[in-house]
Formats: sequence, structure tokens, C-alpha cells
Amino acid sequence: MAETIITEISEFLQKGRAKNVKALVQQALDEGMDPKVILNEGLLDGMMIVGGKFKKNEIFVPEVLVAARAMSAGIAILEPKLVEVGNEPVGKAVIGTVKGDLHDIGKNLVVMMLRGAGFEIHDMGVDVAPEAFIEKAEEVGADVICMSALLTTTMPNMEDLITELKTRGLRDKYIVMVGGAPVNDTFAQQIGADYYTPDAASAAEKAKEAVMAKKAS
Ligand code: B1M
Repeated sequence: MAETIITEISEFLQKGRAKNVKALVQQALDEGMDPKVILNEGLLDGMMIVGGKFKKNEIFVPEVLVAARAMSAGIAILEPKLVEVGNEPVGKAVIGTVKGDLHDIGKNLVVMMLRGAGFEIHDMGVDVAPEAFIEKAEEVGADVICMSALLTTTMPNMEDLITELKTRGLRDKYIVMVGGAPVNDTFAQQIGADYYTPDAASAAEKAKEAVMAKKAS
């Protein structure tokens, strides 16, 4: 039964049927299913299948877009269950998807998890220029700058931000974290980022750990 509902969530997501996805996610929660299982095995699994079909030109941007909307609708239902917001403010984070890149589902998951870990979030959205990240970080007194990229062509914009921080004499002021499907640890080290994490939950854990260590030093 549990497997059926998870499969249905994945299938409706692939068809971009947001209303069905919302209803089934709610039903799965009502039946006591673990929200992480619903996210990973229902929603994310569906989106991976969409990504695979897109790559093989079996479906095109409009289909991917409706699937992405269905994914966001499902995540919205899950959010209160996935995130129990901590009372203690941990620090401030500025986050966005880098310049030229409009993918925001993963970034929004990182926002959710950071908020749950107790961060005050300044979400800059998508297509964010390096200078805009830095100006916002300076304005709000951020501890962490988080960048997401989903396209190999936009990954270099992560390095541009780090170069710009160095030019302004601000590199050591911020913890810089990077992530997104094409990003990895080697790339993060090459560009001089502080941390790469593969998923939203580990991003929030690492951000909290890094801020606490920096404050204690
Ligand atoms: Co796009 N797209 N897309 N797309 N799209 C990919 C990324 C692609 C891999 C598809 C493919 O070919 N298989 C491919 C990139 C190829 C490449 O660069 N090598 C691609 C392409 C080519 C494009 C366009 C160029 C297509 C076109 O127009 N011809 C275009 C680019 C637009 C632009 O950005 N300028 C485009 C457009 C779109 C849509 C608008 C239709 C839509 C985005 C809608 C939206 O985001 N609101 C879309 C989608 C949905 C995808 C796929 C199918 C799914 C992405 C996604 O949301 N995954 C994607 C295929 C794929 O990734 N398999 C694809 C689910 C999400 C939860 O995962 O974002 O990876 P992800 O986040 C993960 C981790 O990476 C991590 O946490 C999350 C999990 O917990 N994470 C972080 C993310 N950010 C982090 C930051 C951190 C730490 C962890 O620290 C700061």
C-alpha cells in the first residue's frame, strides 16, 4: 500500500499533475509515512525520471516545467513536517542560484533545511550575480553565502564570486558553500569554496557546524 502511493506520487509528478501530487502527499502523511521517504522515493525519484527523459529528448522543457511545478507543490505540503524550526538563531545565510541559472528546486530545499537548522535566510532567488550575493551578505551581516548551480555552464559563476570576495578583501569574512547536481568536492576545492555538500540536509548540518566552529574560534 505504502509502495503504491509512493509510485503514484512519482508517476503524477512525471505527468505534471500538481493537484494529484498534493493530494497524494497529504494522504501519505495522513497515513503516517515518513516525510523523508515521500520526498526521496516519491518526489525526487519522479524528478530523476523526468531528468533522464529530458536528456534523451523524450520530453521537452514545457513537460519538465510542469513536473517541476508539481514537485514544488508536493514539497510545500511536506515542508512543515520536514522542518521543525529551531528556536536558537544559529546565524545568517544568503542563498541563491547563480547567474544565468534558473533552477531553484534544490536551492529551495536547502533554504528549507537551513531554516529548520535555525538560520535567518536571505533568499536571493535565481540568476543571482556574484556582486548581488556579496552586497546582500554585507547588508545583512551574513555568516554564510550559499550558491546553487545546476548547469555546467553556470558553475564558473561560483568561482567569480570567490574572486570578487578576494578582490574586495572579504574572503575570510564569509563561509562559502556550493552545491547542485554538477558540482562536486573537487570543483569546490579548485575554486576555493569552503564546503561542498551533496544534498540539502547535509548542507544545513555543515553550515551549522561551520558557523558554530567559526564563532568559537
Ligand atoms: Co534543466 N537541466 N534546463 N530545467 N533540469 C538539468 C539540470 C539537466 C541536467 C537536464 C538533462 O539534460 N538531463 C540539464 C543540464 C545539463 C548540464 O548543464 N550538464 C538541464 C538543461 C540543459 C536545461 C536548459 C538549458 C534546457 C533548455 O532550455 N534547452 C534550461 C536552462 C534554463 C536556465 O537555467 N537558464 C533548463 C530549464 C529547466 C526548467 C526551467 C524547465 C526546470 C527548472 C524548474 C525550476 O527549477 N523551477 C528544469 C529542471 C526541473 C531540470 C531537471 C530535470 C531537474 C532539476 C531538479 O529540480 N532536480 C534537471 C535534471 C537533473 O538534475 N537530473 C535539469 C531536483 C532537485 C531537488 O535536485 O537541484 O540537484 P537538485 O538539488 C539537490 C542537490 O543538487 C543539492 O540538494 C538537492 C537535494 O537535496 N543542492 C545543494 C542543490 N543546491 C545546493 C546547494 C548547496 C548544497 C546542496 O549548498 C549551497
